[in-house]
Amino acid sequence: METKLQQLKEEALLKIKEALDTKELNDIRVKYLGKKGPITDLLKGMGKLPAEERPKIGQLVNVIREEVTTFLESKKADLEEQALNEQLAKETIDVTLPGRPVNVGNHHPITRVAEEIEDFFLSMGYEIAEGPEVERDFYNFEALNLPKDHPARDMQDSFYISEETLLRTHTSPVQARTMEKKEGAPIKIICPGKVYRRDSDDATHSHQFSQIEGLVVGENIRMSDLKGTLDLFAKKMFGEEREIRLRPSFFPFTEPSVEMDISCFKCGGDGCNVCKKTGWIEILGGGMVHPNVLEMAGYDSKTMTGFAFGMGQERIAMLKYGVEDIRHFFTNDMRFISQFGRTEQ
Ligand code: 2U9
Repeated sequence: METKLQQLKEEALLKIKEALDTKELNDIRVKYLGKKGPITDLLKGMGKLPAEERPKIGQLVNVIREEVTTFLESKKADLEEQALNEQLAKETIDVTLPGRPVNVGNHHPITRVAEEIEDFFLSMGYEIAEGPEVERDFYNFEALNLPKDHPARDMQDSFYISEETLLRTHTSPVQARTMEKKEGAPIKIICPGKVYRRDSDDATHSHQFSQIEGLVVGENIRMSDLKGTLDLFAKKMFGEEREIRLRPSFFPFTEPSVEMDISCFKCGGDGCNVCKKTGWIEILGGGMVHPNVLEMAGYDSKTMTGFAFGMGQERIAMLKYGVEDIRHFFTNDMRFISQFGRTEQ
């Protein structure tokens, strides 16, 4: 029995030595060490041996099992290392090869302008406020001193969703909501966002465009604060040499109301095609917040005053980049879009 066991061991070791892969090794393990293997078979016949020989044979079987297991494991490690080396040799990467070019996009001109405007006001201590584009009639009109019979509320001019909801026609409802939330406390915000008007699209009108509006409310806020702020803004956006002028205007939510022009950045005021020979370019509107608007939002208009202003982002971008048709911003023609470089982050 001893000789038979030794023979089985030699046979197993030889097969292990010649195995070509880990699957073959596993088959060998099952065959020689498994429950149905020859070693187990031999052990089953141990009952027939004289009692004094049984411990010796038992011990020998354990030694052989251990020896075969150890050899199996070292062969397995060899085969795995060999497979890994073969794979590494096959998958060598040439790090000196030139990389594949990646198309890097750039910011949309409206995003660039919006970020530039936002950066200016953030540097002045303003916070950015946002609100829903599907807005309640109350915040879009009523709270802004546009009563039920006001012509701007005409179904022809706005995209109504139901009697009570519409696509906001300006970002002013964001300011109205902020005032309501602040419950009489001071405010200094800008509100960028998309707005919608039921208009026919042409070179200077679009049924969807973007605004940035601002609102400052507090004690002793005056028209001169608005003028100083807008003067700095005009110089930052269109050059240090810019001058501004305010003309009287009318908006339902501000009183008094103004429109602001900047001195033409192309001709410096002499008159050219950009300023239509006037020397001035209209940029935005603004004014002192109407007392009705303050009161409706819960502010005491005797102690608290405010200024507000609003501008179209597309109009600013058209002037800054010399774009002659607003529709270019929405048609996404790459020949147009890719002319604008990346905004540095
Ligand atoms: C509140 C109070 C006052 C926002 C204002 C304008 C003047 C203005 C237009 C410019 C070009 C809109 O994009 S445009 O068509 N806007 O002239 N906007 S004052 O006044 C407010 C807003 C909210 C609570």
